[in-house]
Amino acid sequence: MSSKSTTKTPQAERVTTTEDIHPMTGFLRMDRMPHIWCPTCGIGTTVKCFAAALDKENYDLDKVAVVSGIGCTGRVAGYMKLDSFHTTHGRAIPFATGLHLANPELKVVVFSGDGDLIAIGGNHFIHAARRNIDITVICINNFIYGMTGGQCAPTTPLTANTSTTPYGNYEHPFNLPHLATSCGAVYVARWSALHIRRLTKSLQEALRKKGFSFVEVITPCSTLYARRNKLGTGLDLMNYYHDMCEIDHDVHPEDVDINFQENITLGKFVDIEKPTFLDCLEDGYKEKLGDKYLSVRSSHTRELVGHD
Ligand SMILES: Cc1ncc(C[n+]2csc(CCOP(=O)(O)OP(=O)(O)O)c2C)c(N)n1
Repeated sequence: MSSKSTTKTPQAERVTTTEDIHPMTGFLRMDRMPHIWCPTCGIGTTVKCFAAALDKENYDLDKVAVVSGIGCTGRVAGYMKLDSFHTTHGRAIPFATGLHLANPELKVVVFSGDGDLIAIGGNHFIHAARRNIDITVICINNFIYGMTGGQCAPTTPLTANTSTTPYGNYEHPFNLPHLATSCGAVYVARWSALHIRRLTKSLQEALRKKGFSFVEVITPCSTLYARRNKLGTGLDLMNYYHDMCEIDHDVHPEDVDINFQENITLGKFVDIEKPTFLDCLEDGYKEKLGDKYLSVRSSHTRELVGHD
């Protein structure tokens, strides 16, 4: 049952497409392999952890949808064997919000790069967190715009070199866990592409969580960011995560800033309960409309909110 890729790139040689040897083939569109991600990029690792989380949680895959925007991470949607949507730059969250509201039974997951989610999509991010929309957002933070050539992003550490900041970046970056927390997210965690067991467990928790859950995955772009900043190879990056990441679940998210080549704090920073947007809507409409109200949560009646 194995089909070998005929593409001649070195990557394709290594990722010989098989239907039967990789444990995650059930979650992936193997006909799309080889994927576009560079060797040692953490996006693939995160996809594997996500697939493992779905597997462990025994999700009905017909009830899971993945939404991505644009960029290297945006390609995740195309590789997952799920209902998946590769949307426009920065618009994964509004698309996901619509999907969730139209069919609340779906588990809707956004996979996004840091530029896509927090630069062009930043406004959508803060408002979805504020409203506590019941979706899971996974952000691959590679510290730059990867796909378009390594430009500076709102997450680029201070002083780091990028293609648009050849003398260093002098804009303060966002601290994503702090941003998500202060906007209202009910689950906030940060892991690295090295911490695969913890990341998988965290993704399981985030998926289970009712409300806006956010998991940041630190995985500096092993091609553009690492090369420009002379950080070595992907293996050197792995050693870096190993030596410089500290796990601290009790730290306040405002204290988990990332500074260039300094320690990175990982952990689960927030795990709270709060009514979701739909919970609030349902309660409010029931109170205002009484018997006339038909729940938006029921697949049979959701088109009839407040209908006479
Ligand atoms: C409206 C719009 N503006 C700009 C672009 C160009 N563009 C494509 S991907 C990308 C950056 C994506 O960066 P990030 O979200 O960090 O993803 P990565 O590639 O690093 O995974 C940009 C600016 C676009 N596709 N659409």
